[in-house]
Amino acid sequence: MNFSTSVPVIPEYDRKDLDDALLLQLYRKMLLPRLTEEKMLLLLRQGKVSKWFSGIGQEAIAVGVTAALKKDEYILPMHRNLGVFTTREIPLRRLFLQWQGKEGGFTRGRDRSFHFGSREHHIIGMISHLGPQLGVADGIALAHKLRKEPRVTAVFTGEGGTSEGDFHEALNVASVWDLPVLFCIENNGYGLSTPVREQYRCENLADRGRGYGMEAHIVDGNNILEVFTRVSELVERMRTDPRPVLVEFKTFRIRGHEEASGTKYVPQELVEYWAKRDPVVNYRKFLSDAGILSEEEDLEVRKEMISLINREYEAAARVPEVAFDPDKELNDVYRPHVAARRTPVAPGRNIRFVDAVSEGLYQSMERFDELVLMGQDIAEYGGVFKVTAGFSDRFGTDRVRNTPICESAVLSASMGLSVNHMKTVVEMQFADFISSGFNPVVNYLAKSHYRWGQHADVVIRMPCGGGVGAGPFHSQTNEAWFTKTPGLKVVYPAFPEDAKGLLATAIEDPNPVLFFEHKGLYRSLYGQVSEDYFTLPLGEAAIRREGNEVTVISYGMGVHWALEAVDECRASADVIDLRTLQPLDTAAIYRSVRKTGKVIILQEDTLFGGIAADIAALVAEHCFEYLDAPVIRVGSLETPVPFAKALEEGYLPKLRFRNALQRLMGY
Ligand SMILES: Cc1ncc(C[n+]2csc(CCOP(=O)(O)OP(=O)(O)O)c2C)c(N)n1
Repeated sequence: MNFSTSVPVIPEYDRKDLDDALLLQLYRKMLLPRLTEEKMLLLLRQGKVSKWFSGIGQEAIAVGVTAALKKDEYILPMHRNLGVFTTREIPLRRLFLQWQGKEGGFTRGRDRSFHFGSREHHIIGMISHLGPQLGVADGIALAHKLRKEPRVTAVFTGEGGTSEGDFHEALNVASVWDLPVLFCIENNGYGLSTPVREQYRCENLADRGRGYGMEAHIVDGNNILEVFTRVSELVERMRTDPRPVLVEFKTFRIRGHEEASGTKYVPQELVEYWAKRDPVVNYRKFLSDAGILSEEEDLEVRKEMISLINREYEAAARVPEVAFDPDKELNDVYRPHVAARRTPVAPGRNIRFVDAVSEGLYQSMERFDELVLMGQDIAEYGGVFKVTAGFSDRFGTDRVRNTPICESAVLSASMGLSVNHMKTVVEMQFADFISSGFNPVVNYLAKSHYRWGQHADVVIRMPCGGGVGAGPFHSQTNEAWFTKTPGLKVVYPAFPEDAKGLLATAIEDPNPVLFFEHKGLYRSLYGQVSEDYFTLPLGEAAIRREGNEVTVISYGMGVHWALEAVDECRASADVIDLRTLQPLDTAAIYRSVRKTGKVIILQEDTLFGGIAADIAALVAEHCFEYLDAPVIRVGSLETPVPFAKALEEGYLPKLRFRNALQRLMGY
């Protein structure tokens, strides 16, 4: 269907049973973003704002959807949805402060434009990356559903964004879990300069809903009454009968992608056609023809709004530029959390590493009603490593939740669960597969607290590591992908007791934590672990051996290789088990190096760009005067992890480490 020929140029407004006051309210709600944008265009020309994505001509969608939702229902808007923010009555002054990057805006200069959320207004803003907000909406809706709250969550995307994998994963997850998410596609003809025929090949994007087993509709996005009444009906039904609905709003982007980029690539006849369909102009005419709005009243409303906009802009402009304070910046990366130390009373029993993980997780499920586990095959099947075996019998499949194979949407959903007051542990089936959900972890979970104060109360369990003959895609230890990213914590236990206690701490911590569990230790390593619930502190290394000649630093499986080599070489060594990589216990490292004067760092990961490199640099910077030998790093060969036994043995650093340790001792 060619939409432009299937609907009348000037929308037919059907007021249904809406009273005059509501009709006028909808007009005002569209007028405010329109006039605010006109001011922004002026400011842009005067060089007073840096970038602006215009939603002129698309106001009916943002305004109609927002007006149809209840105030405490979450909306996840995109870059052209000023109408969402103004309809939720966010003060214009705060918006101007946000756009100017000032104190009093939502991100205090840390992020720009619409990249912010406001819990008070139940708005969760986008990150630049198109896509992950769709999975976040799934998580928010899931929290409502689990608490049996009749609430809908609305999330926006452009038609360009529907080509992202996140769109497909999010629709699939919402469909399989019957989540009350209203997926709103604003089909405005172009994704930057790319026309729809180069973006997708189905006739209407609404057709995709059917493919995901989802109700879907096409709505004239330039007709405020159609948007408002259709969405109102839909969300009313979704509240009582939770399920996702896809709505494709047909509209057009009248201005350039962003103001500086122009519209040269848009055929003139399209511009002319859609100019005639201006949602504000046509609706005003409808109200005027119906005798609901006179010209004088319209002028009066506009005058009031323009003076409000000017006043609020001037007030924001008078606020000084934000000042840089490094302590403040650093302090806001993580949500402050003082971990309570819970010491076990019951004595230890000799249990396997995998049992310790499982027990820690189980006891956290008992402790936190709001904790949800998500992962592939983790419910009845118990997960591929059986860490959650039996959990679903005790806690139910709502809280021990099998997921479709959608890493990105599920990790995004964990963010949404956190927004909506839940805790989540996501099990990666293998740590390797987190690459399919990398974006939400490093860009959404990691950066939200710093950007606008929204923490991500999420633990991602990472069964990792080699030596198990599993080849390049089931053997990696990919902690360095995450230690690099501010906002994430990284935990990597080597012993059963630590696995249990650190997992409990990670779950209590409201920040995103990657929790690495070496598969090779799961069933081979036993240790004394109390049956009580207990926690162990993040950022405190453990000294596994004490000596005077050399400092050996490692974590995970490396600790066991190091201990073996130290014993074989009869080295008088401090063996430091880091236990957590972020935060890193630098004090323990420096203390030991200053005592021994020699240091060797062992990591299972390939050598270049790993945590060992940073530790070596830190030691060089902070302990140079104490060193009696070069700082040595040992890691795996710079290749993917090979499959065959002999190749994998050669790849892993165990043997090389013993030789390097001997050389260092003799230096
Ligand atoms: C993952 C990702 N790729 C590319 C971009 C750059 N980009 C920003 S907006 C945009 C076009 C988006 O088109 P659409 O989703 O249709 O929304 P519209 O801008 O038309 O409202 C592109 C390519 C991005 N922000 N994120």
